Amino acid sequence: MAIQRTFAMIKPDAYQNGKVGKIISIIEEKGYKIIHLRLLKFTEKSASQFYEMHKGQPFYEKLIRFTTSDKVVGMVLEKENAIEDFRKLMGSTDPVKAEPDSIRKLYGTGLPPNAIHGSDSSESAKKEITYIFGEFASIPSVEKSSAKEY
Ligand code: FUP
Repeated sequence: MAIQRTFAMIKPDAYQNGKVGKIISIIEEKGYKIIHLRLLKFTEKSASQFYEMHKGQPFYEKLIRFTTSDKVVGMVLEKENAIEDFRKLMGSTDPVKAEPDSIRKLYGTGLPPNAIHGSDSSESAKKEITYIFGEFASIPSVEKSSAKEY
């Protein structure tokens, strides 16, 4: 299986609840390498750009309000099959329905406050990594060592 990079984001609810360390511990224990990490706060403009695919959804306004409510931790994570595996590690969108031991089951508190975001495809990963980590966005070919610095 190929080494991939995905974009992950610890959301404002988990940041506010002091769960950043616990979530990062799980991520590292599951074998993801943190390639980039950044604490940032979305503005209304940047949140609506990040979630533009959800514009028009009934939950959109709440999602933007939530996303801008406090800081988030953005990360580029690398591992074999990272994109699909990280979606499993996050669990279903609704924490109530999320799988046991998934990050959303453990730390999500509702919708939209479901603790964590992860890219849903390699196209999304590229787009999201570029959006948040533009200056480091080049995704090396998968066989290259993850120790390569940028
Ligand atoms: P996911 O891919 O699991 O992060 O979920 P989606 O891309 O469908 O939704 C993005 C975010 O919108 C979710 F993380 C939380 C929010 N959302 C709601 O608040 N209500 C919903 O019914 C669906 C999504």
